[in-house]
Amino acid sequence: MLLLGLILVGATPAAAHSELESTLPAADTTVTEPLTSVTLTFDDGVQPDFAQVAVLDPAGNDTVDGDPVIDGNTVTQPVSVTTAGAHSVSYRIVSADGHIVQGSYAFTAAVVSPQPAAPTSSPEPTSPVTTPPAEAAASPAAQAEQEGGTGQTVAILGVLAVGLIATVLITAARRRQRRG
Ligand SMILES: [Cu+2]
Repeated sequence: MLLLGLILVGATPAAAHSELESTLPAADTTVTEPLTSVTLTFDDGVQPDFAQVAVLDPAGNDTVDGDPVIDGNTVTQPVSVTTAGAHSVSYRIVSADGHIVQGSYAFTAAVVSPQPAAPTSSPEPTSPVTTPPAEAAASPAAQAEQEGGTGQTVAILGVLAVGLIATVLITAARRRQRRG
């Protein structure tokens, strides 16, 4: 009897690794409320480490927002769903018996989370405006080159040269006056 018991116990673990039991949102359903997380519930324990969940939007971008949280049999994956349409969830976990369990399913998002800052009307990325004026203001030479070309640069250098010569002449004249 004892031997039989050991055999049965020894035989069960192969079939005892955690299987996906249910999900939120459920597979092949349409979500009509803003979604902040995807929850996977397994029929047995999930090892806290090694859990991986990807939630891809219709464009194939991963919407996961942070690390998955494992609590007993459940894996909760925070997401930031910003695109309506079909999403695919892929998971890969290590079950309590050490076996890797993986799979995927799909759901449809009908409503997306409101985006606080970014205006949704202009989805095209507005390229960060590298401001040449501000850059040029730091160096007058660059500004001159940009606006007027060499002619203006020569003019500026001419003004500077005249000023320098005038300063030298005035200084010399004052020295002469003091001596005299
Ligand atoms: Cu197993």
